[in-house]
Amino acid sequence: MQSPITPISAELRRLFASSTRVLVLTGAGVSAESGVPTFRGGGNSSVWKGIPVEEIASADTLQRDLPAVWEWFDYRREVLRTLKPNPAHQELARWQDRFAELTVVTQNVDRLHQKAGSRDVIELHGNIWRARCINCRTCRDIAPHEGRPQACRRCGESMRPDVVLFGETLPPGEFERATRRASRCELCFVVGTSSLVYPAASLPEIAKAVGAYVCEVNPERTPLSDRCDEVLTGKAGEILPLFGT
Ligand code: BJW
Ligand code: ZN
Repeated sequence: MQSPITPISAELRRLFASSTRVLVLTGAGVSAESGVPTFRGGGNSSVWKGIPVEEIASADTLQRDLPAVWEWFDYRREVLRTLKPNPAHQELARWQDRFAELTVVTQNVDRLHQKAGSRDVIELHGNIWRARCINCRTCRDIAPHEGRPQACRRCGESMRPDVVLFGETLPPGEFERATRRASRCELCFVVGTSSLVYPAASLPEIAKAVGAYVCEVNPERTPLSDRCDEVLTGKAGEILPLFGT
């Protein structure tokens, strides 16, 4: 049975109308209504096929078996190829004209925020539509119908998906940029993430520590829920558009 959507409080409405610096952290759940499976479930979303993500998406697997990692990401690109942004992505794209400083920080690699029109998105975990040389780090875009790229055109070494696997560091400068924005925001939305994966999960804590109002949007409770100022229980594509009305 579908649980009812929690109403937005008057306090949050007031802050939404008056804030100038807003940060939104998104996770797999923001893309669930576009048909993108999540990693750990929740909200009746489908889940990427049965493989524990910590196993296939790890630095160890990449060292041992690069073709297996490519196979997983080839499959993922094929699933994503035709998917489109949903009302949650679209509403967030509209917010950039509404606030003096809107920062969208995403853990997603699907590029759906950008497809919806969001600019300057901070991608903490890279992008599935890009490959990177394991040696010289030269990157190359992968077109929707293209297969996996062969050797690096610059140095001849193998290419890998330009995504962040467990045990790997985040793209240089991106987490620092997100931290700077989190430490000066007044309002922070945490949308569609299980808040289990670090360091992304520390951003709302940073926002909270500087006095920002933290609001979670998720059909399920997470380890962050009890520390939020407000929890809006429901789907991102149903809740976020309510702010535009
Ligand atoms: C809806 C919805 C709807 C459904 N509307 N919502 C500190 C403490 C403990 C551990 C660590 C720590 N620091 C680092 C670690 C280790 C590790 C880590 O965090 N492990 C934890 C699991 C314990 N972190 C790392 O290794 C990171 N690197 C790092 O820290 O570097 C420094 C370092 C290096 C070396 C040694 C030591 C330190 C890298 C993390 C990389 C994560 N990579 C992945 C895969 C790659 C990208 C890809 O393939 O797409 O990123 S894993 C996977 O999890 C993916 C996601 O971006 C990420 C987060 O998942 P997310 O987005 O939250 O999705 P789900 O599925 O978990 O949740 C979906 C949510 O949506 C649910 O809550 C649903 O209810 C909800 N939902 N429908 C709204 N319609
Ligand atoms: Zn190279």
